[in-house]
Amino acid sequence: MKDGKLPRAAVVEDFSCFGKCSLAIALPVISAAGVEACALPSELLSAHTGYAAPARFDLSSAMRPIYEHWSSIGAGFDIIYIGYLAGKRQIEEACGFIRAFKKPGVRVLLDPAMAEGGRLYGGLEAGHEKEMLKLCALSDIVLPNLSEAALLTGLEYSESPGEGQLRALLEGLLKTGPKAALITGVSGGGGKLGAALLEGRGAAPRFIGEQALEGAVHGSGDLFASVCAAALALGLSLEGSARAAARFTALCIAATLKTGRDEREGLRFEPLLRDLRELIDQNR
Ligand code: PXL
Repeated sequence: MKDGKLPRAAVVEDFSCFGKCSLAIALPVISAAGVEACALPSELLSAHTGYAAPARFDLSSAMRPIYEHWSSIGAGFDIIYIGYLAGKRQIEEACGFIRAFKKPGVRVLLDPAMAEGGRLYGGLEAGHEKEMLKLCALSDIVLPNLSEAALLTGLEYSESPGEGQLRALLEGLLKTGPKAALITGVSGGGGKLGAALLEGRGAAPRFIGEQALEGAVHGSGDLFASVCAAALALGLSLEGSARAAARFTALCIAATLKTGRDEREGLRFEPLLRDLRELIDQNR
């Protein structure tokens, strides 16, 4: 960060106009952390697919012209964060972007957002996970939930896997390409909920978690990944980034549950943004 320059993140995913998720979380959160965020949007939706029949506008044909123009003006990134993508073409365009922009020292964080409760999200084609494996092969860090980890590894889905199953999922994820895997939505015992981390095959898995809350809110995985992306760009370790992400996500879920609003509207993170950078710095 020489000359007051901020680190810069490229964020590749959809923009859903209602119901906080994807770019509607990533842009404000990464910016509030003090990292410049540039969007490569893959799709425009009236609302996320948790709502019935959203209006959808595929932007895959815009993705290459956008990033080729970025190349021509010398744009570069410190981190590339890939989130929800709706199909084969969008995934292929994201792969093309990574190949063009992954210079030495640039890390690729992949949140293979595609499933919940052991099933693919509505609107995704069967076999979507096979396409997602192309992105795994190009990523440095993969950040799935338990459903996505099972789909990517071909292992059985369990909501509360035992230690051996969890280890198999983590090792299986590393075989798909990345150097590190972080599975979210994992129970850590003692009423804790968080993420299981494996950095390198054969290493010991670690658990990072917070006291579990009663209730789930749409987009929590997107918030976790956005904080991780920002913290990594600011130079934190993956474990420190995951700690900051787990803490901030838990605070936002608690604040949202208090409002009693429809969980599909997503996280009410805005009032907490002013404290995000300090929280990240505490995990250095
Ligand atoms: O939060 C993941 C996500 C992102 N984008 C869209 C979605 C979902 C999950 O349902 O539908 C469009």
